[in-house]
Amino acid sequence: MSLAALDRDARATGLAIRGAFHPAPGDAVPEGAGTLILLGPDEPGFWPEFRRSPEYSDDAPHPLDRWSRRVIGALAARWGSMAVIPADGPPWPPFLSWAARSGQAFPSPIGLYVHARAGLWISYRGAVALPGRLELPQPSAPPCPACAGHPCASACPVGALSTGAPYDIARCQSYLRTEAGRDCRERGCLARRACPISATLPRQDEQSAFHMAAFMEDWPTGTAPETDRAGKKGEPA
Ligand code: B12
Ligand code: SF4
Ligand code: SF4
Repeated sequence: MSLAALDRDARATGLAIRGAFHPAPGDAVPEGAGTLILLGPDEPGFWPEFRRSPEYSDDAPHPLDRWSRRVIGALAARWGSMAVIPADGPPWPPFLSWAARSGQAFPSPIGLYVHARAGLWISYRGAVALPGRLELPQPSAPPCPACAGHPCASACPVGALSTGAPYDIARCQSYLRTEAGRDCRERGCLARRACPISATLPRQDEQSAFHMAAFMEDWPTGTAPETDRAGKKGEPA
């Protein structure tokens, strides 16, 4: 089994391998994992694939989390392993620590992670813990040191995402509820879009609007990360 073969398998479902690593003690991965594989949307095929799924149109809550569980669960079963989903919490599986361990994603000046290929659009739909140790690609170079002017840091119109300050969720959500916030609501976070690497990813606006709606509806300002809110742990990504 090679990572390239597994990536081909994943791409047939609308997902792509966005990183992998060999776990060490302290990585909080499922027991017995020899390789942890991170899966994210494979744009532009991901959104039409999800749109065609039964979860998209069955009107039950959290269609994308349910789609991720089903599709990544099936991939994991085929690969003889088990799946982990970011929304499986609290406590939340440490996806950002795993992203850092993969050598393909790095902390950006605004706190979000930036991926060598997907830029600030990177999100993870799930991880698969394989028992064997697969051969891994070389780590990528962190993109931010070479990025002129760090446009992500000045793109938010209300300064909710900027360098050196924590993400101001209340300020972001208040702006999103105004008429001026329509652009972020309908096309996704301006700070994420400002990244030149994000600009190369053919992600549909409709996908971004779906995530922004989940962020606003399921996580209203003040929601603590440890709060489940009666199962309302949505699908911002
Ligand atoms: C809870 C959560 C949130 C909560 C944070 C609540 C709070 N009061 O802090 C809210 C709802 C605000 C949130 C929002 C978003 N999130 Co979020 N979130 C998570 C989740 C499920 C758990 C994080 C956590 O609490 N870990 C436990 C603590 C102990 O660890 P921590 O490292 O200190 O966690 C902190 C950071 O993760 C941070 N955080 C979480 N989301 C975001 C988003 C931004 C912009 C920043 C700067 C920080 C941040 O808040 C956590 C608590 O302080 C993770 C998935 C996961 N399993 O990790 C996704 C995750 C971190 N989020 C992600 C994303 C993409 C978003 C959004 C940008 C997506 C969107 N468009 O809706 C939005 C922000 C809206 C925007 N501007 O576009 C991605 C990050 C990918 C990346 N590029 O870095 C993750 C990994 C989910 C995924 N499926 O890939 N999120
Ligand atoms: S969604 Fe819009 S308001 Fe919120 S952080 Fe991003 S750019 Fe700022
Ligand atoms: S805009 Fe530049 S500094 Fe910001 S995340 Fe993208 S590459 Fe890094």
